[in-house]
Amino acid sequence: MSKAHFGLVGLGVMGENLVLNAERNGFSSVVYNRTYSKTEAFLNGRGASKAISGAVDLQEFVNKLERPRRILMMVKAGSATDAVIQQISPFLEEGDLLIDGGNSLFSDTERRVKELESKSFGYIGMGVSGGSKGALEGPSMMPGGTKASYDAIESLLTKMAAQVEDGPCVTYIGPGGSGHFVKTVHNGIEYGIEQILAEAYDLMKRICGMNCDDIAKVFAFWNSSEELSSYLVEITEICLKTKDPEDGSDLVEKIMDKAGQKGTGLWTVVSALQLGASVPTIYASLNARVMSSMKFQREKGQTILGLTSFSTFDLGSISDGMEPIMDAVVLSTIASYAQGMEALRLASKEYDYNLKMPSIAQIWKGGCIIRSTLLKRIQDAYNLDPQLPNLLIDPWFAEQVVRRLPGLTRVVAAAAQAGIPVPCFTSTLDYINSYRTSRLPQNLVQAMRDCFGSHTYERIDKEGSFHTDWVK
Ligand code: NBP
Repeated sequence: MSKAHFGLVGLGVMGENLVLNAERNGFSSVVYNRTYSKTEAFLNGRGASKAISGAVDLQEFVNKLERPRRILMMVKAGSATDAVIQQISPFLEEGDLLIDGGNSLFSDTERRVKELESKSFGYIGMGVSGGSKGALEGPSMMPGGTKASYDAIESLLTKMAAQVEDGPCVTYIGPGGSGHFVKTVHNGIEYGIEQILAEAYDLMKRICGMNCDDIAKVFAFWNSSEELSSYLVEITEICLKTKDPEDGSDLVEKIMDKAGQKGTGLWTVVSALQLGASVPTIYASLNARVMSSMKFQREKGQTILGLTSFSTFDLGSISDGMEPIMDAVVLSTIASYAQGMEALRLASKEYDYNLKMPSIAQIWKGGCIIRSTLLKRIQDAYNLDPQLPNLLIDPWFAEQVVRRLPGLTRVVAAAAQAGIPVPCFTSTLDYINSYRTSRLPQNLVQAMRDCFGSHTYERIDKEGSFHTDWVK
């Protein structure tokens, strides 16, 4: 029997769809799952009548693969990934390649690359985005590791990936854990945009008194604009239009207001802050999920602290796409991308990843959750200036900021007066206002630090490091 081209470990939602994608693209496959009943169910169901076979154990799995073996692991990140590596390693031979397609912490991937490459195996840490549909039809993939390992799977990945006008949504990201770092930041940006869209919905509902069908019309309007056309805006419209089959009412209004998280948003914020990257919009979205999970406390808080009486504000009309809210959404979305790209730029320097910013924007244009038309502008901005320190000062983005800042300001002020939290809009406004202020009040912070801790300070009128005996 001829050996299979490709092996997959982990038949969860993602694994199942990715192996069907590989098979459809001409790569006969073998699958292994810890719980064999899942393998059987898959082979008798979606995997039936395809060039896909199953294995009861890892020895059989490895024996069924042609050499050098190409094995994709799609298991839970963390200890499950380490367990699979440990269990499969004794069966691998020189030149075989393991790919971790899970959402692993990039520092775990750094460690695994070193360990596995020292045993003469190839190891790729690859971010995969697109959910189950993307995995099946064409995801965006962010593989990192040695270039030689990437070359060994390039033909497979380029066929499996989503395709956009300038190529497949996969490229060699860089060494070590760079692929997983880029995926982590992708997810951080995703957290930001999801929260931004939720804030817009909340304002239209609570300040403008609109129902879900009307709000959905605004999202449809936005999705037809260059600035906001995106997968997340598209699915938000769908969510808002969906009715509860039980009584025909708006389904989103029946959903508990507690958002979960699995770690990548937190890792983005922690890594960014460690690198000295300012990511307030992304942080605000993470904190909003944390606050949302405090449901019991919030209920009590509302009783004790009360709600301010809501005033109505003019925030536009459906026919003009709720113009100031659109301004807030556009600028906050731009800020999320700008902050994510800034984290990538600094990580590239710190970890020698040599990231190609236009290529990263290119592979996010299709397949992934944050795909949007803005990414073409981001790609253009970095092509124009590969060393661009911040997207906000690229000419196209700067024009957006200048034009839309009054709208964002009006929305944040209205929300504050109405007592409605808009953490991403507010953080974005502060971010932009800080970024366009040449003199911030940190001179006073420096004075205080020198006063209590003799930390010294620099002066604007002379070179050197100074200390003052402040409290005589
Ligand atoms: P899950 O994250 O739910 O993982 C399920 C798979 O992990 C199953 O095959 C399960 O085997 C296996 N597994 C576990 Br759990 N512990 C194991 C262990 N100790 N040893 C061996 N196998 C183990 O599935 P998923 O949602 O398909 O995600 C897979 C990976 O892809 C994750 O890292 C996830 O973060 C990432 N990801 C997910 C998405 C998404 O949209 N879901 C998108 C992008 C990336 P069992 O059947 O025996 O329990």
